[in-house]
Amino acid sequence: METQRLFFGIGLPDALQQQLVRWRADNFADDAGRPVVAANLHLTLAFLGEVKSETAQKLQQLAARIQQPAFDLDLDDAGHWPRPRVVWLGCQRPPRGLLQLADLLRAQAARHGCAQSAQPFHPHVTLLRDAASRIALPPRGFHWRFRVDHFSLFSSQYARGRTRYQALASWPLT
Ligand code: 2AM
Repeated sequence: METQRLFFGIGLPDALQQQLVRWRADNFADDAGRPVVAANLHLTLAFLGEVKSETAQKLQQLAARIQQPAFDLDLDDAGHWPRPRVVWLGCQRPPRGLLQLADLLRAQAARHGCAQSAQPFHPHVTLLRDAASRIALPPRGFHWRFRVDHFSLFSSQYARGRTRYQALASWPLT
């Protein structure tokens, strides 16, 4: 049976990806962790895992029916999770629209057999993987805002030592 590794998420605008990569280079030591490449910087809404094509189709049909307004996302928080060993950017106050969208996608995924983590949803953009155990985070005061007017279904492919995310379909938030 053919499966694909999939997740619903929000891609970051290209210009923001570039800004974040520059800021990361200026604010973290070279040995802090393995940087996520600019094009892969994103925010996951619902991780689906390995999914059969029928399930993916069904979840896409449900995603297409979602009607929600666009919202602004403020990236103004950072953190370090020692267990998954990631350093991330997030929001001090996640917008309601973001939480509603993630809740809905996660519930639909769970109903179609895509087990969802028992941990509460913590919206984040992973900046570094395999992070060192002790990391000095940049002081608060950084802030990027962008308009989220669509969300996407991404595939995650790993080949020749590289992970690549590809948007397979997108839906507007209006
Ligand atoms: P991460 O960035 O915190 O690692 C593609 O792998 C995306 O799905 C990443 O954003 C990753 O989150 C997320 N992801 C991977 N495995 C996951 C899991 N088991 N539960 C929740 N999210 C996961």
